[in-house]
Amino acid sequence: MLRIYGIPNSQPVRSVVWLCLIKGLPFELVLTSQNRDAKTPEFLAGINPRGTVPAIEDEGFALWECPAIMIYLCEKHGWNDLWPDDPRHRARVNQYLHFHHRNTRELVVQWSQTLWPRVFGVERPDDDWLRRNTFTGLRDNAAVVEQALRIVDGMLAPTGYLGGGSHATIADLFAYEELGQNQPKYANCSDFRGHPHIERWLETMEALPHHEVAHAVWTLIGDAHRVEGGMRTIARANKEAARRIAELVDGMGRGG
Ligand SMILES: N[C@@H](CCC(=O)N[C@@H](CS)C(=O)NCC(=O)O)C(=O)O
Repeated sequence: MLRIYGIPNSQPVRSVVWLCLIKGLPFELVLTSQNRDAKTPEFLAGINPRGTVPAIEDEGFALWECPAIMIYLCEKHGWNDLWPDDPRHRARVNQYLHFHHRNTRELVVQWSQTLWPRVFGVERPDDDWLRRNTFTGLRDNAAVVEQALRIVDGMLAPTGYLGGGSHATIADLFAYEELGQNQPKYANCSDFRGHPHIERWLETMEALPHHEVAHAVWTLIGDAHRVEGGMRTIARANKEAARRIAELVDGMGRGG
C-alpha cells in the first residue's frame, strides 16, 4: 500500500492526502514530524535527503516534493481530470505548480508566525526567535503575498479554477492548503477581502469530497491566535486528524 510520510498540520502533506481521499486510493499516513522524524539518518538516506514532508513510498519507490508526488500519482492512476491530458490545460496547471513555491507558499509565514509564538507562549517574538522557530519567508514577504493574491485572483477570474477549465485540478488542491487554512473561520491569519474570485473559489473547494476529514486538523487547532495548551494541543490535533483520515481510508477499503 502507498505510504505517505507527514502530519496533517502540514500544508503540502494535506494536498497529497486530500488527492488520495478524493480518488479513493488507499494509503497509510505514517506520522512523521518534520523536525525530528524526517531528520533521522534512516529517513534522510532512504526517503528524502532534504528531510521534508510530504514524501511517499510506493512499492519501494520513494519520492518527495508535493507537486512531483501529485503528478506521479495522477499519471500512475490515469487521473486525467486532476492532471489534464490536453497540453495547454496541463501547461496552465503546471505553470501554477511552479509559481506556487515562492509566491502562494509565502502565505505560510502569516500562519506560522501567528501560530508558533502562541504555541510556545512567546508574547512578543523578535526577528531572531521567528527565524529560529518559524518559516522565515522571503525578505519582502508581505509584498510577495500581496502580489501572489492579486495574481491568483486574476488566474481564477476566467473559469473559477487555477488551471482554467471547468473543474479543480492538482493546482487547486496545492493552493487551497495555504489559502484555505488561513481563512478567518480556520486559522484566522489572512484576509482575502478584496479578492472576490479567491473568496468564491474557497467556497467551491470546500464542497469537494472529503474536505472535512482531510482538513479536520484546522478545526481541531482552531484560531491560531487563541490556541491553548502548547505543543500538546498540536500533537493531539495531528493524531486525532490522522485517526479520522485512517478511519475513512479503512472504510474505503471495505467499500464503505
Ligand atoms: N517544496 C516542498 C515543501 C515541503 C515543506 O516545506 N514541508 C515542511 C512541512 S509543511 C517541512 O517538511 N519542513 C521541514 C524543513 O524545511 O526542514 C513540497 O512542496 O513538498
